[in-house]
Amino acid sequence: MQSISMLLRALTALLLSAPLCAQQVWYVNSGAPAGGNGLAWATAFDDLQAALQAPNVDDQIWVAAGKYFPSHEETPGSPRTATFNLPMGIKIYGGFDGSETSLSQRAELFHQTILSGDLGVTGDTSDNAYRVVLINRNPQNLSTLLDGFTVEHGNANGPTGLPERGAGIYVTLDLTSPSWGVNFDLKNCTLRKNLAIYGAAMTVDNIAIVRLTDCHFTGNSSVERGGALQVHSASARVYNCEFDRNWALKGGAIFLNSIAFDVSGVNPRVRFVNCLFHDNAADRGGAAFINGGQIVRGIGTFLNCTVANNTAISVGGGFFARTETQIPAILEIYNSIVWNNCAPLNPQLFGPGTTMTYTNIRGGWDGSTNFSADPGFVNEAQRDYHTRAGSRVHDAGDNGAMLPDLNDLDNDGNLFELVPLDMDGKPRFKDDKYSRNTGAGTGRPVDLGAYEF
Ligand SMILES: [Ca+2]
Ligand SMILES: [Ca+2]
Ligand SMILES: [Ca+2]
Repeated sequence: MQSISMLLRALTALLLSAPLCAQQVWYVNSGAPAGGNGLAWATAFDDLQAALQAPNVDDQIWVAAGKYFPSHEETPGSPRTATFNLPMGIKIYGGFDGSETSLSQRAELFHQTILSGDLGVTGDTSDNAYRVVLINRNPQNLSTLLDGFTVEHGNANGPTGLPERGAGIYVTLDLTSPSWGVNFDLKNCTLRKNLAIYGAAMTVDNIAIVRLTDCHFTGNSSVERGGALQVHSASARVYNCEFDRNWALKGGAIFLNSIAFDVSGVNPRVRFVNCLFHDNAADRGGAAFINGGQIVRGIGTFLNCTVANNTAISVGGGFFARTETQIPAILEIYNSIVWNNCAPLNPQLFGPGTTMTYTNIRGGWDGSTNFSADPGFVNEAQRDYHTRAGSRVHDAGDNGAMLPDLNDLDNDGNLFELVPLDMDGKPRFKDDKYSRNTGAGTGRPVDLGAYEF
């Protein structure tokens, strides 16, 4: 008994004196003097790379507005392999003005907190970083968050053997070490002007699981596949994101692909909820290309998405799903608006066998719940895809198709409730008193598309 009480006293003293596992915040400010220790704004690191070497699991890194360039070379002596290789199990927040004492005070200077791959000659992409951000380590199945940054000017242009995918952010499993998969959250980020052969803004590979929330992908381009996002044999939940002005040969914004006979028997599925796609362009699949083939297939679910004014040079101005192949793509579209996309063939969608319900698609589609009616966008020329009073899409959705709030849009810790908010962060379940309820399911009727009226 004596020894136990001594042990307890020793433990109590230890806990009171040294919070061993306390969460530490590390501070970064590009305007800080060199040589800081990162322990406060006043002594902030002047370089994000220094902070990435500091943290323990559960620590946070707070980054003030400014421009940050990667310096850690994955292949020493090869400047273009410089990247921000994120440690796992930490949270990295950008957008501070450098005075905040709590996260809730954050100034939200997300556009001014820039991770730039424009190394060497400014404005010359040929010497830029292959990948601005790399997530490839996860021996303990920890989750990492990147929140409140702009990621730009990566150039994963290969050739074969050199990085050719994920110029902005590349998420992959490190196949050289035992791992339980990578778990990554991206929030409040803009990915712009990245170049690659595949998935220029972001590529997710190899049984990674990512959640993208309130992100904007704009002006990225890939020579081959997925101007903005390529997901390959991995799962992604994409909520409240906008994709515009991205370009690729296949899938102007999105390319989904997977080995069809994975060991679990369940193909990784990619879900898009409350997302907006406009002004993307491709040869096939102006907004999205869902692949199928002899050994591969992509699986894409689009719920409450607005897909408008995308262009394909050949076929499928909005979507192209390879459903004619031996192993067909799986494409599901619910409660969405697919309107004024453009292509010589199948301007809205190519994909026989696509599952579609309660969707307003120009020219119509099989199924009694789909229709074709002017959605009444507020200002299509100015790319405002909210809808005007009296629009046929109000209260026309299927409440039974709503998905769980897996990305926790309302930050209440409840992932099992149905998606509670629209793309603007306003209530999703809302009755337009002046619209007839033409949808299905119980509760206040949801609208079609990314925005609730
Ligand atoms: Ca450059
Ligand atoms: Ca409604
Ligand atoms: Ca929630």
